[in-house]
Amino acid sequence: MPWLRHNRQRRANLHAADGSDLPRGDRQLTTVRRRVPSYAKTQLPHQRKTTVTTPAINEAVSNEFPGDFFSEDEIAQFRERGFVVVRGLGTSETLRRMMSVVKRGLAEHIAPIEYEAELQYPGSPVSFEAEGGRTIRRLKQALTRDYVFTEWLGQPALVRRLQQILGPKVVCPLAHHNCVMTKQPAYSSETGWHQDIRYWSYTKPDLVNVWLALGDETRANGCLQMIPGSHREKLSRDRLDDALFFRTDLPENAEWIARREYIELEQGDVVFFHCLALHAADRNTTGDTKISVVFTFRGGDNHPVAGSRSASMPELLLTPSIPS
Ligand SMILES: O=C(O)CCC(=O)C(=O)O
Repeated sequence: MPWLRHNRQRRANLHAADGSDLPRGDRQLTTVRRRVPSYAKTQLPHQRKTTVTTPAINEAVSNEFPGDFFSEDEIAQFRERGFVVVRGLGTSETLRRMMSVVKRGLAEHIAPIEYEAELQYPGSPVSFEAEGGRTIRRLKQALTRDYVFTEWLGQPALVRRLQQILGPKVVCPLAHHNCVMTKQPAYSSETGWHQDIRYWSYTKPDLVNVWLALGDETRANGCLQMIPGSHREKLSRDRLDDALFFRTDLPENAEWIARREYIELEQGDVVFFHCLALHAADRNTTGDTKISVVFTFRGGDNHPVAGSRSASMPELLLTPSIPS
């Protein structure tokens, strides 16, 4: 099988490239474990240097299944801007099945759930007892709510794109995102500018979020806003507030915020964004709930720091079931 040959050849290349007998991922696992404690204690995620790489892809496979891969232009967008939108990646059948799970989860408050009142972001109800106090913000642990989410994660059109960014081994940590994100009418909140890595602990700040719109996402219903290129900016600690939100009162931050783009999506569109990309979202001012499905991914050589929240849950290995 050509892809098997290709994988064998690639493994051989990886070994040869740095003279080790172990496949690269396994070897980095050992190196990383030794390095972790001091690294994690002395640096906050936003102080770490990031490298957004684009590993080579198998040309034969990309010629056979061009719809499963990012174009060169899309990869360049991700590298330069920290995000890229792929239109219509979610099929209508996937969206329909997800939507029926979500509707039931919202109607029956199926745990685990995050309520708006827990976060106290601007616009949140002040308590569970206040009007709208039981407004759901996220249905957590999406993966275990229905098999449709496993199918979504395992499909070649997603995995191959992630391999282009993260390398041959793609892992979905279940401790982060892995949720249905909602913005409900009336009691939704405003999410300030932040990087998703802020509470995550990995050996490298190189993870990718995949955000699927189950319905249209517009400025009116609080679509994502992104600051292009912000994932490459080294942010000093004083540019963030106590909760690690990007401060809006500093002139140098305001210059960045002025470059924001509103990521308007139609049902089935997907935005891939880097975990260091600064993003935010306003409240939903419409009468309909906005619903998105969000998962996070890491490469095989980027392990969660032992003992951290990032290492507190199992992970889903998505490769090498897909030939790359
Ligand atoms: O309010 C939103 O929709 C943005 C959510 C978000 O960026 C997050 O929870 O990390």
